[in-house]
Amino acid sequence: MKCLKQKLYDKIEQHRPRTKRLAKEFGDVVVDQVKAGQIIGGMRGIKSLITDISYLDPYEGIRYRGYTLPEVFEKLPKAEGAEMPYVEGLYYLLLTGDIPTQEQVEALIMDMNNRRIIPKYVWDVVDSFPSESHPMAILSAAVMSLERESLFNVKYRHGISKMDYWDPTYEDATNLLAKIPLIGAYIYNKLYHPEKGHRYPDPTLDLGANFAYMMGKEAPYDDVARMYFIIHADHESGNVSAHTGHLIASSLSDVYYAVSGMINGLAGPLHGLANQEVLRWLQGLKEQMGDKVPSKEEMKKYVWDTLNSGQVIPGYGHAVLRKTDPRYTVQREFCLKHLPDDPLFKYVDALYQVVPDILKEHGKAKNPWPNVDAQSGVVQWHYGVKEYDFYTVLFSIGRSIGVLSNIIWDRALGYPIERPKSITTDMLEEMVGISK
Ligand code: CMX
Repeated sequence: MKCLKQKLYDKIEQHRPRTKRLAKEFGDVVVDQVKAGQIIGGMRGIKSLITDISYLDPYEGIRYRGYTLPEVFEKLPKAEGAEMPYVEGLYYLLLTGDIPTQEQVEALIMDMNNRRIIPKYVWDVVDSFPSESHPMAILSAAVMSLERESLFNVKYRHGISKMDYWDPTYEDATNLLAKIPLIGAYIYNKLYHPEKGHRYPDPTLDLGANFAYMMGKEAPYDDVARMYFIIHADHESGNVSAHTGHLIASSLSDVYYAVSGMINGLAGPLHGLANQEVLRWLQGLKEQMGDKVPSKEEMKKYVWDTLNSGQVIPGYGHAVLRKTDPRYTVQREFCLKHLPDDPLFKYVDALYQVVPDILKEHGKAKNPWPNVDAQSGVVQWHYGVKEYDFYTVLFSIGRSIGVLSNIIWDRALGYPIERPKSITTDMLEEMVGISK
């Protein structure tokens, strides 16, 4: 049986001629046009990035390597008795495009478990943060501190060929992916449950189950962790976290710099932090209601009050999606099965009944439907992770799977340093015909 790295090498060799041909023979073919509105509008919709790891269709939602989320959940191998697949299987799929066998995933789990050693200085970095620090800032710094472990940097200093960049990058990426859930669990225990102390990883457990164990959570939290990490893994390349990771790595900064930067981008309330914002916003509603379930009219009033005070409705809208996010649906179905009577789930569900129509009436948001973040907090809250500042750390662990897979392929295909062109306002005015 070929190990993941050998298989990946075969895939890279097969793919390289395609990229080479596109660049050499078709480099001048026009595939998109740029409008002035896109330049001042956050480059929305400009086709200017390439990735085969995932693709986001506005109406269908995300596909990983061509598979929809329900297909991914159905096809990837699972632990005995588990409802959700191994996270390691998703890493295999994203890297190779192939659904791994049980045997292939088990080999990868064993490999990744051997990479879980975390140097003491990382714990010292985490411990040195004041307890009121945001967990995303701590996570970013902890990942950054690991940078000295980069094999890519050692090889680069010794003069490695460009054709081989992907190899030490794969080693760095797999090392970081094995370690980052441990750092997340350590941050959680340090900030919120210092009385429990630190749990060491269990070498017999896969990534999701070990994360649950280190968080001090019983089943089915292992499945909750697996589901979370899988649905958050990738959302093609233009979103802030994925793009930041790709951009940083394009200068040949190693994966530790890239993933730390990715975490910093995810920490914004318009992106990953929206999941904590949803919970904060719902708590505000619960306080106003004195814990009674609001009527439809009360719910509507709360949504309108938020909009009229110039704020966004967290967990709704999207830059690309134009329908309900399938990542929302996966979690909603999990809630309907496992926690249909959870009071918070009922709140979120009641919101789903009123928000889209209000956003349509409000008339600004191009997509009135819920995104992944609208539902994320509910499951965590139900299983006792009520410290909602922590939710974006969970998103980060998941997102690192896609970002790292992309960086390995960026190196394998020799994509250059990213450098779009900027212009001045004067130039843009002249281009659109505004005379002075
Ligand atoms: N509530 C209120 N207004 C919203 C809105 C929402 N949920 N979503 C979009 N709008 C507004 C925008 O603020 C913008 O207003 P202005 O014209 O005054 O600037 C207008 O509608 C048009 O925005 P858009 O083109 O529909 O959306 P964008 O691509 O600019 O932004 C996003 C996308 C996600 C940042 C935006 O929908 C938003 O702020 N949503 C709430 C925050 C959120 O849930 N973020 C998480 C997204 C998923 C993720 O990355 O994790």
